[in-house]
Amino acid sequence: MIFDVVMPALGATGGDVTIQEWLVEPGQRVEAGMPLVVVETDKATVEVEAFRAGYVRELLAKPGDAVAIGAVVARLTDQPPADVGAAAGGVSERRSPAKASTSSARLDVEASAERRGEPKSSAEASTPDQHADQRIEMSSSLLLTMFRQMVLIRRFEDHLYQLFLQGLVPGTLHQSQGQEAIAVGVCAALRRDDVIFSTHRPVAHVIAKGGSVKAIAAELWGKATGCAGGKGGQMHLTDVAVGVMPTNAIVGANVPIAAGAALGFKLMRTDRVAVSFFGDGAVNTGALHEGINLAAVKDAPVIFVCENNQYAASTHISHNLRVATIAERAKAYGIPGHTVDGMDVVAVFESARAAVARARRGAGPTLLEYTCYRYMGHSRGDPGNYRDREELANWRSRDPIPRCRTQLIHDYGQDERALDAIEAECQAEVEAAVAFAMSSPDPSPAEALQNAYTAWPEVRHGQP
Ligand SMILES: Cc1ncc(C[n+]2csc(CCOP(=O)(O)OP(=O)(O)O)c2C)c(N)n1
Ligand SMILES: [Mg+2]
Repeated sequence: MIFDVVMPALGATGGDVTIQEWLVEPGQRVEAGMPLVVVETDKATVEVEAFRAGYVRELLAKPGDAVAIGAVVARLTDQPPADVGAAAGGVSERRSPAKASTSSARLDVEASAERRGEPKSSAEASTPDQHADQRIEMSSSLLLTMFRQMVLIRRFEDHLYQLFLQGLVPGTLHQSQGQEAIAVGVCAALRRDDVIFSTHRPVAHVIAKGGSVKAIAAELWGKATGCAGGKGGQMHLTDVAVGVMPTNAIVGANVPIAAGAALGFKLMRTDRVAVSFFGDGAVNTGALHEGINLAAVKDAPVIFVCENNQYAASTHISHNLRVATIAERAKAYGIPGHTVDGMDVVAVFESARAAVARARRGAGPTLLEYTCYRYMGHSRGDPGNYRDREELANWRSRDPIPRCRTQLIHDYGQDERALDAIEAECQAEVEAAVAFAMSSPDPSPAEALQNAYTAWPEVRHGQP
C-alpha cells in the first residue's frame, strides 16, 4: 500500500510553506513520529513528522519549493526497500533527526531539576494534607477505571496527532500526552456536580471529568454536534452537564473564575468544590495571585492544580522561578501546598482526594503542584527543539500508563489480556468518535449568534 504524506497546516495564516531540507531519503525505514522534513512557515522553522511507519517511496518536492497546505509532499509504502521507486530529487545527505537545524535553546535541565529538588517518585513526594492517615486502599475497580481513562485520552490524542499530520484536523492542537495521570487522578476524586476550569490544553481534563469523546471530537471539527456547538474549538471545550465549565485559553485567567465559583458554592451552602487547572506558566500572572488569595481569605472550596510540565511554551521553568517548588508559594497565601509526582496516578488521586475532602468540610483551598512533562511540542507547530531528547526519553520512561498497567498486573492480579481488551475498546471508541465528528453536520448560519452573547443557561442558574 502507498500512503500520501500531506503538508499539515503548521503556519498561523494557512499560507504556503517552504521546504528547507529532507531528513530522510527514498528507501529509508521511518517510524511514526519520526521527523521527515524541515519546513519554513510564516511563523517558525518546524519539522513535519511521519504519521505512520513505513518506507519512504518518493519525495515530491525539493528544498526551496513552496508547498500549499494539503499538498502531497512524499509517499510512504509498506513495501520493503527493494521495491521502492527512485527519488524525485532534492534529497540532502542523511543525518540524525536529533540535529535538526531549527532554532534551539538547550537548557541544563537535569541540573536545574536537581536544584529544584524535583520528586523522582511518589514515595519521595511530600504527603498531602494532615489526612494522609486516612489513605484508602486503592480498589482494583477504581484503578482499572483510571487506567481505562488514561488509555482513552492517550489513544484519542495520538489519533488526533496522526490525523493532524495528514492535514485532516482544522486549527492547531495543544496536546497533553504524558500528563494524563493528573487529569484522571484529580477528576477521580471529584463528584459529577463538582466543576472544573481548564486551559488551552483541555482534552484530558474534559474526558476525565466525564465528557464525551464524540462531542469533543465534533467540537474540534467545528461541528454542530460538538460540545460547544462547534463554536469553541479545541481551546474552548465545554460540557456543563458533567461540570466542565467553558475552558479558557488566557493563561492564569481561570483561577479567579474558579475561586468565584467556589465562593458561590459556599454561599449557597452546598458542599460542591471547584478545581482550577493551570500550568507552570500561569503562576506568575496577576490573575492567579488575586484568585488564590481571594479563595484563601474566604475559605472557598477550590483546589488549585498546577501541572508543572517544566515549560511555558519554549521557556523552561528555571527561567521563570527563583524558588525550588511552585507549591511553596502556598505559604504566602496561608494555604497548604504540596508537590506530588504527576506521573503516578495513585499519588495524584490520593493527594487530590485529601484536598477535596478538606475543601468540602469548609477548611478552604489547597495548592497542588504535580510534576510532569508534555511529550509533544507546545502546539502542533512546535517541534519542541528547545528540549533535550534525553530529557524527553527520561520522562517517557516514567510514563503513567505502563506504570499503572504494571501495578494492575502485579499488585491486583489483573489479566494482561483483559488490559489489552481495554486498550482495544478505547481505540475503537476513539475511531468511532472521529468518524462521528467528521460525518456530523456543520452548524447552520442561523445558529451563529446563538449563545454567543449570553451565558450558558445552565451556568446562569448555577446547576451543571
Ligand atoms: C495571558 C496570556 N499570555 C500569553 C499567552 C500565550 N500562551 C498560550 S499558552 C502559553 C504557555 C503556557 O504555559 P503553561 O502555563 O506552563 O501551560 P502549558 O502550555 O505548559 O500546559 C502562552 C505563553 C496566553 N494565552 N495568555
Ligand atoms: Mg507548562
